[in-house]
Amino acid sequence: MGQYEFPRGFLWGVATAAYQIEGAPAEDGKGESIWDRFTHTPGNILNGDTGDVACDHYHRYRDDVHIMRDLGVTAYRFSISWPRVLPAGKGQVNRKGLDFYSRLVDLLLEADIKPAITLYHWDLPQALQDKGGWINRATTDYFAEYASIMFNELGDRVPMWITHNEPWATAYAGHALGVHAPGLKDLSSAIQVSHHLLLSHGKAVQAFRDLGIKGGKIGITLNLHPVYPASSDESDIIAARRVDGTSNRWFLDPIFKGTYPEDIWVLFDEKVAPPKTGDGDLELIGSPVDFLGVNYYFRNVIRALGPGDEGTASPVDRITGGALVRPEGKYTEMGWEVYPEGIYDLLSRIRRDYGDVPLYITENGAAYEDRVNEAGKIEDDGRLDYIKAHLIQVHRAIEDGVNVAGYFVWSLMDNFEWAYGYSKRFGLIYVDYRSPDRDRIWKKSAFWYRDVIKNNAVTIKD
Ligand code: IFM
Repeated sequence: MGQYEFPRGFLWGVATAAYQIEGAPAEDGKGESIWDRFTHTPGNILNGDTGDVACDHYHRYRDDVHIMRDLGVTAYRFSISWPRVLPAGKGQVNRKGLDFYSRLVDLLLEADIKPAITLYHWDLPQALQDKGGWINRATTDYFAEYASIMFNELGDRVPMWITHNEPWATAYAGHALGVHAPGLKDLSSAIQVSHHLLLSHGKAVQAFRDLGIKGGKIGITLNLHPVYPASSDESDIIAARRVDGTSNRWFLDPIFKGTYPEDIWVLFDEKVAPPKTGDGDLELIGSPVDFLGVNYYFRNVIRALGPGDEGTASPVDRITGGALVRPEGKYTEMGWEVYPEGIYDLLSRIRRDYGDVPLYITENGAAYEDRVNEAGKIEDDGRLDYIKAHLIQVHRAIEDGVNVAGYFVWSLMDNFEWAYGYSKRFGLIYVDYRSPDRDRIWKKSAFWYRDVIKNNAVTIKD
């Protein structure tokens, strides 16, 4: 029997994102997003799935807040659909869109759940994409304007604001690999987009401070991986360092040190082009944040590319000269390695290299093939074990003095998993996509998580 107790006031949360759960893509004046367009373009999404209905959360949000209340979560991380609030991305505000989020926030507060809002979880208004999207520097100003509208509307009630979710994914999955909206395959655009995302983050933080939003904190969520060389060969070590540089340091350094990592700037210069930047950009990007959101799913073990990789290496791999290896071990349904020690290594490294900023695990969780058994139950032991093992490693980091203030499971419920459509289930709550009401069923992991929250501890029974 072991007991891993968490600090008093530790936030226990669940997370979702607008496009993945809301549905209602054109209701009450909502504008089109790049994900509406991308999913309706044949060939982009497995099985031709779209987010048109998703979990129907736009209509079922009251029930979903009740589920969270029954789970006992103390925080809920969700995102705002920018085109629901500003159908054209800028200009005319859609009052009905704002009202939806305002009602949701009030219900959460009534249930004693802290709202944690992500401003950008990938659903850019299509109207802005038509003007160049994130490649266009003007989008950074439109983002700050949109953020200010949200701060003014909800700033008195929302304690936690996240500017962006996983800028790496927006930049590379969306603009270099073409697997996410807007589906571009151009490395130099991806690098430019990464800069504009960071700049827009800085401008939003600045707006938050200028508006004097009291009682709220602001930060950003990055998808980070601890990176390990596959061997002690010099070439693997160099490749691993570059992967760490492009995926981790490229985002962490400007936010916490106000500079891009020199080695990666030089690498981009040699292989593609570094981003175009303006005077004062890095000061803005380095505006102090109140916390860092960390999304962790798996580690990266990297080997150097060899001559045999020419046909298969992705454009991103070709820059770093490294590729992921697949160590022996357990894997989730996404094909992601289960490596709980990775979250400990990552948290320790952030403190070592970037100081004592408060950290929140804003996403952690696993997709498994869940089945409703004859008794109507879902025995998702794989997910339960995954979350448990990661929480124990988070606890270990806290014991070492790392300032981790909360943990959000990805996800509250099964939802639209981007290019994989509905084929991957990450939820604590099962969603029956065949039922007209998108029925929700508690999985075993949900009951277990409820107990963890109640005890403020993970308990291991022998
Ligand atoms: O579903 C996504 C989420 O939108 C962003 N982080 C990773 C999750 C699982 O792929």
